[in-house]
Amino acid sequence: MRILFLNGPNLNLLGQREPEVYGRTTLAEIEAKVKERAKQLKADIDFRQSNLEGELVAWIQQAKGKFDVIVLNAAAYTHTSIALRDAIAAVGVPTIEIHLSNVHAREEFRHKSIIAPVCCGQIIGFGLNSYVLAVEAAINVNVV
Ligand code: CA2
Repeated sequence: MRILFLNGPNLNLLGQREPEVYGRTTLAEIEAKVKERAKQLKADIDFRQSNLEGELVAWIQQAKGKFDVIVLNAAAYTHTSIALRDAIAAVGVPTIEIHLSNVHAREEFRHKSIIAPVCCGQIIGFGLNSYVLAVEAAINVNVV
C-alpha cells in the first residue's frame, strides 16, 4: 500500500504561528507520526507540502500508477480550487480529504469544500490525529 500525503498552502507554518487554532505540532512532527503508524501497518508514505496550486495539481496527476491512495489536506484551496477537484476526478486515485481543525465550527467560507464530492471521505477536526486516522482509512479504502 503506497500512500501519498499532500499538504497545501501555509501548512509549512504549523507550530510556528496561530498555535491556538492549529496547535504546536510542526508538519515535520506530523510526518514522523504518520510514518510511525504506516510502518506498523506496513504502508509506504510519501509526504509533501506545497504553497502552489499547480504543483499540487501536478502531484495528483503523477500519482496514477504510483500510489494506491492520496490523502489531501488542501488547506485554503479546499474552499476555492476547481483545478484540484478536476485533477482528483481525472486521475481516479482514491482521495481522502483531511483537516486539522473542524472547518464547520469556523468561518462560513470554510464550510464549503469544492473537493469533497470527488473524495471518498473526509476526516476533520482531530488535529494531528486526523493524519494518523487517515493512514488507517487509506488502508481500508476499498472496504465498504
Ligand atoms: O484545518 C485544516 O487543516 C485546514 O485545512 C487548514 C487551512 C485552512 O485554510 C482550512 O480551512 C482548514 C489553513 C492552513 C494554514 O496553516 C497555518 C498554520 C500556522 C499558521 C498559519 C496558518
